[in-house]
Amino acid sequence: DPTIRLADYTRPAWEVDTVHLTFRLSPDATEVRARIRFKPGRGGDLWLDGQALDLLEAAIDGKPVAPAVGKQGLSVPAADLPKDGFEWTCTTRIDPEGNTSLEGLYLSQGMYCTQCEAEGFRRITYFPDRPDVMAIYTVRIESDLPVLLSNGNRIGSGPGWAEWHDPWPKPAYLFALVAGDLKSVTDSFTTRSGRKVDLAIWVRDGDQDRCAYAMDSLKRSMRWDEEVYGREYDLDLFQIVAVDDFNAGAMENKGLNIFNSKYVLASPETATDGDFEGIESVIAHEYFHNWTGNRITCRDWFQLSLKEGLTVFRDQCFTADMRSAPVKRIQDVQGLRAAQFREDAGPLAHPVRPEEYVEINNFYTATVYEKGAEVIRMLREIVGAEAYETALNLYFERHDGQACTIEDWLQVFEDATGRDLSQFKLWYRQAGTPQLDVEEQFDGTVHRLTFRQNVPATPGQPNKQPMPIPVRWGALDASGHEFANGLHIADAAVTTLDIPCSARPVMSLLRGFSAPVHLKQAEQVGDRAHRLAHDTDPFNRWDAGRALAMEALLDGGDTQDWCDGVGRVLEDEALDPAFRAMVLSVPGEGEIAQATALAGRVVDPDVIHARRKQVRQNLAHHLSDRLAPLRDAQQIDGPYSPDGSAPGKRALANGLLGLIALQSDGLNLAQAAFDRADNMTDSLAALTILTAHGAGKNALAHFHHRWSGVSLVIDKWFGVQARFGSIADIEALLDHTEFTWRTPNRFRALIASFAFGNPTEFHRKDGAGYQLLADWLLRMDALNPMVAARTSTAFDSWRTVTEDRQALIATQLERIASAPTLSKDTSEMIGRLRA
Ligand code: BAL
Ligand code: ZN
Repeated sequence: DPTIRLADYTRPAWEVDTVHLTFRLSPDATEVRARIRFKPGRGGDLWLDGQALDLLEAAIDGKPVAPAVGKQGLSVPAADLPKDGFEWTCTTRIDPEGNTSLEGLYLSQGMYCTQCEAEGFRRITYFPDRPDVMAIYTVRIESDLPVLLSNGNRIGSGPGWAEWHDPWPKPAYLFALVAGDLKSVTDSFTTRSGRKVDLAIWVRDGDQDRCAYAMDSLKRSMRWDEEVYGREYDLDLFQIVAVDDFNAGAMENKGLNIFNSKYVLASPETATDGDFEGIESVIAHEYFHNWTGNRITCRDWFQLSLKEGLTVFRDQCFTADMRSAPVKRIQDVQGLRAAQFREDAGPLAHPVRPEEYVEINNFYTATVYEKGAEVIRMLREIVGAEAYETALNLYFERHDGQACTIEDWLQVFEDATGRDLSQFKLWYRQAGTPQLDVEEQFDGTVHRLTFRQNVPATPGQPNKQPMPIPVRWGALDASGHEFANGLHIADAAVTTLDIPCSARPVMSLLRGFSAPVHLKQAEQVGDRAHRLAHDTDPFNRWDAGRALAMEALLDGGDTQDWCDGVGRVLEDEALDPAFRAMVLSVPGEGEIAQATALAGRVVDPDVIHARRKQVRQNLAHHLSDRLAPLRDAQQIDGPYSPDGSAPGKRALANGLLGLIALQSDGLNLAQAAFDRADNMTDSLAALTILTAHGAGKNALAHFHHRWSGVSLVIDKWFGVQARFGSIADIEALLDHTEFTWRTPNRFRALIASFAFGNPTEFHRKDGAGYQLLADWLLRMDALNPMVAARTSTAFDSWRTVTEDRQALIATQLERIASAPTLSKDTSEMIGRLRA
C-alpha cells in the first residue's frame, strides 16, 4: 500500500547534526559527496531516502559498507550501526540535464538549480528526507561557472569553487544550490536592531533592469515583518534567484529563495499591474517563510498548512497594508471561491490537514494554502487581534528551531487565551465548505436570526460535526444607516441571534467574509440592492452586487436592479476606482457553474456562456452612453506606476472598455486602445478584448513580433489565444516553434489556460477538448509528473456537467488511468477523480 498516513507517524530512527556536501557539477554526471553526522533518535535500522541516484561508494565511520539499495532508498541494519552515532559518507552520481521533473538538481537553460520541497533532496543524495530531521549544512560547489550559490553565508571561494555555511539547522527541503552565468542586482537592508543585511537578486544578463520592483517589495516585506510580527531577518545575506523553468511560483530555501522568473521580473512595458502585485505578494510570502516555515517548520507533510496557511495569511495582510484592504479582501475571496470552493465541492476535497496521501506534491492545494489562511483569519476573528499577537509571540518563543504540528499551534492559542479550541480544530479536520442557512424574523421589537449549518459529506467523511463559524454582522435601517453590529459565533447545528430594534433591518452578514462558507440568506426583494447601495462593509457591498448578478445568471432573470446598482456605484466618485472595477465585473463562467451545481442543477457550459454574455450585454445597454465618459474620467497623468490609485483606474477603464466593445463600433475603440497602449496592462487588456471578439488577428501578430524573445510576455500571447481560440487554434499553437515542454510556464500558458479558462471549447460536445487535455497530460506525465498531476485537476468538476459530457470525460479518465507507465502523482489524482 503506497498510502502514507498521519496516524502512522513515528519519530526518526536517527537524527542528523551536520551535513557536508561537495558538488562536482557536470550536466549529465554530477557527483555529490555527502558526509553526514548521525545521532540516535528513536533507534533502529538506518533508512535513507534516495531516488534516481547512482551510489558510487558508501562508508560508516570511514569503513566501506554495502547497504541494501532499492528504488526508494537504502537501509543499514541497526546491528551494523555504532549506538552513539556515526559518520556516514557516500558519493552519488546524478543527471541534472536529464532531470525533466524539475525536482532535485536540474539544469535549466545552462543554469543549475534545485527544488527540494517536498521530497527533492532524495534525488541529490541519500538522506532521511523528512522535515523533522533538521541539520546544519556546509556546502562546497566545484564548477567553472562564474556564480556558485547555496544557503547561508559564503565562507570561501576561489577559481572554480565556492563554500557556503548555513548556521541555522534546517530540514533538507530547504536546501538550495544554484550555479550559472548570472548577474546580480544588489542592495541592503538595516534591521531594526541595526544589523546590515546584504540583498542580492540573481538573474540572466539583460534582465537586471526588471528587478527593481522585486527588490523594493523585499525591503518592504522585511520592514513589515519587523513592525507587525516583531520578526527580524537572521543572516547577513538574503538572496533571490530567478529561473524560467520552475514547477511552482517560488521556494523559500533558507537565505536563497528560488523564484519562477514570473514573480521577479517586471517593467511597465512587460508586466501588468496584476503581475506587479503578484511579485509583491510572492516576494513577501517567501520572505515571511523565514520565520513561519524555516525557523519553525513542520513535523511532517500532513502539517503543511501550519506553514502555508499562516504564511498566506501573513502575505494577504501585508498586501492589504500596502494597498487597499477591502479590494485585497475581495480579490482573495474571489480566488478562494474560484479554486478552493471548487476543490472542496468535488472528488478532490480534503481537509486543511489531510490524513493520508500517496504523493505529497498533490496536496499543495488551495485547501491547504487558501482555506488554511482563512482558518487563521477566523481564529484571529474569534480571539481578537490582541490575543492573536500574544499567541504568535508565544508561538515564536516556544517553538523556534522546532518541527511542529497543528496541535502545537492551537495549544499556543489555548495557553495564550485560556480558551478551549477543540471544536475549532474541526476546521483542520473536516473537509467541505459549510453551508450556513439564515432565516430572519422580525416581531416588532426584536429581529431574530436563526442560523443552520450543514457541512456536506466529502470523500471519506460522510458525517460532519458543527463547527464554530464566526459571523460578523451589521444591521442597516431603511436609510442605509448602520445602527448595530457585532460578531456571532454559529457553533452549533442551530444558533440564534436577537437584535432589538423597532423596524425590520436589512442584515449585512458574514462581513469581510468572516468565514469560508456558503451563506444562504433568503433576503427580501430589494434588500440586496439596498446593500449594494449602502452597505458600510465594502466586501459585503461588493458581494451584494455579485449575488444580484448571480441570481440573473442562474435563472436568466431580470437584471434591472443589478444594472441600476452597478451604475450608481460606477458614478460614485468617492469610491476607489479599484473597488468600482470589481463591482463592474460579472462572475466568471467557472463561478456560475459552481453556483449552478450548488443549487442542485446540471451544468451546461454552453448555457452558462450564453447567459453570461447576455447579462454583460444588458449591462452595456443599460449604461450605454455613460460608458465612454466614465472611461475617459479614468485617464492617468504622468508616468506609469504599479502602486497607488493608478492600477485601480486602469482596471476600471479596461473593465469599461470590455463593455464598450459590446456596443456598435466598440471594437474600433479597443483597437485604438491597443495601438496607443504604453504599458502591458492596457496592451494586454485590449488584446484580450479583441481576441475574445474574434478580432485579434492583427493585434496578436503585432504583439508577437514586438515581444519576440521575452518569454514571460510570449506566455501571455499563448494564454490569450488558449482562452478564446478553437481546438484547431490550440493544436496549431502546440506545433508552434516557441511551444516547449521544458518550461512549465509555457505549458500552463497554453494547456492550463485552455482547460481552466476556455470552458466552451474544453467542454465541446464532441469531446475533442477532453481528448486534447488527456493527450497532453499523458505526454507531460512522462516528463514532469508534478505539473501533469496539477493540470489534471481541470477534470475535478466533471460530475456536475451534463451526462453526455460526463461519459466523454469518464472515457478519457479511464484512458489515462490505463496508460502503461503513469507516475505516482498522476495516478493518485486520476484515482481520486474517478472514485
Ligand atoms: N513552500 C513552497 C512554495 C511556497 O508555498 O512558498
Ligand atoms: Zn509558502
